[in-house]
Amino acid sequence: MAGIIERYRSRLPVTDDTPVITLNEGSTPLIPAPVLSRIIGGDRKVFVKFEGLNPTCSFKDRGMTLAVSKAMESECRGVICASTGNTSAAAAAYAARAEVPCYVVLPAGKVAAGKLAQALVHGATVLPIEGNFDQALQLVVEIAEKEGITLVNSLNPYRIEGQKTVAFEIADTLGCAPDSHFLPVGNAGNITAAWRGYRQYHEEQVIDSTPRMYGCQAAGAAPIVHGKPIENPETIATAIRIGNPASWKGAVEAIEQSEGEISAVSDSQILEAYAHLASKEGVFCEPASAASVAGLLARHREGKEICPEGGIVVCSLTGHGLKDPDRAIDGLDIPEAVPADLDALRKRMGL
Ligand code: AN7
Repeated sequence: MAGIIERYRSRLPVTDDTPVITLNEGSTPLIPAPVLSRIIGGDRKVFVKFEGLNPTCSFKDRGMTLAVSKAMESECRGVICASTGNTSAAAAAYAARAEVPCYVVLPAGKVAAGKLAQALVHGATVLPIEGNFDQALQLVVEIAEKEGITLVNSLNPYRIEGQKTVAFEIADTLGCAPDSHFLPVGNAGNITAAWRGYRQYHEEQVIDSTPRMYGCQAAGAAPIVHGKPIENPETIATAIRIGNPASWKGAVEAIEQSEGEISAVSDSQILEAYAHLASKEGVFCEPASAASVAGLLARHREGKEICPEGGIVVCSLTGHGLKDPDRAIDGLDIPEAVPADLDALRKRMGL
């Protein structure tokens, strides 16, 4: 399947002169989650949009294909971003493809191993700083401006434009808009983008309703929930360890206009949803992604409205579980080897 620029060309800010730098991103599966559907009840159908199946294994590829293509349309000395990991992996891959230098500024020691490996293997210049994501973002904004390097964080408007295609895909697959859409929120670009996509399809009368948008922040990194920036955000979901989101306003608009809500989920709720998805639904996402499902389960437990009976709920699973192998095996016992004979194997299998 072609990438998002070819598939949604008429709805994106591209022309015939835009070189398309693509890895055939998008077209990710919308997977039914039957156990979650049963838990929520009322004949509601829960789907997960598994964005971990993009080329660099996160939703960031949708925005990065457009940001890097537009960068190549004008003069581009290189691209730069701050990142909790996934943006840097995507920037590094698309920059490699475009044959331009890529610089990524990361919070030292707080980026999952798989993401760091991606930035390095794609040949980016990796710059860990003794500081958090919010500090990294401030720095790259200044360097990009002073050095004439293209910023590919979501302050770059093409990132949000590309990412809005997730809403198009969901609506195209369902044949309508879902009733509710739950997303993890970090820098808040994704919820801003998804809402923009739904609104655009609605204005074009492709869909006749729009979903309620439910944003889910990690409790230790929930500035929008608290209404003020968090100086030292902390969560095991390192991807959303962000205290001062760049698209704060867009997130608030999405929630208000759609009559949704932004809420905080604890690390233990995130890990519970992460384990549920892997062991009960067969879908392995990274911890930050599971915040969407944690938010859904929390609303259900609190007896809050999710959607009408028989309605459709979509949860965005933004990144792949293999990105963060340390978290995956943390607390699990790796089984010891058994002798290579049938009896020993039978015994270990409890047969
Ligand atoms: C898996 O990579 O901010 O609210 O620098 O990696 O649009 O920021 C990642 C964010 C959710 C939050 N899930 O999305 C980065 C970065 C995963 C993520 C988010 C991120 P936004």
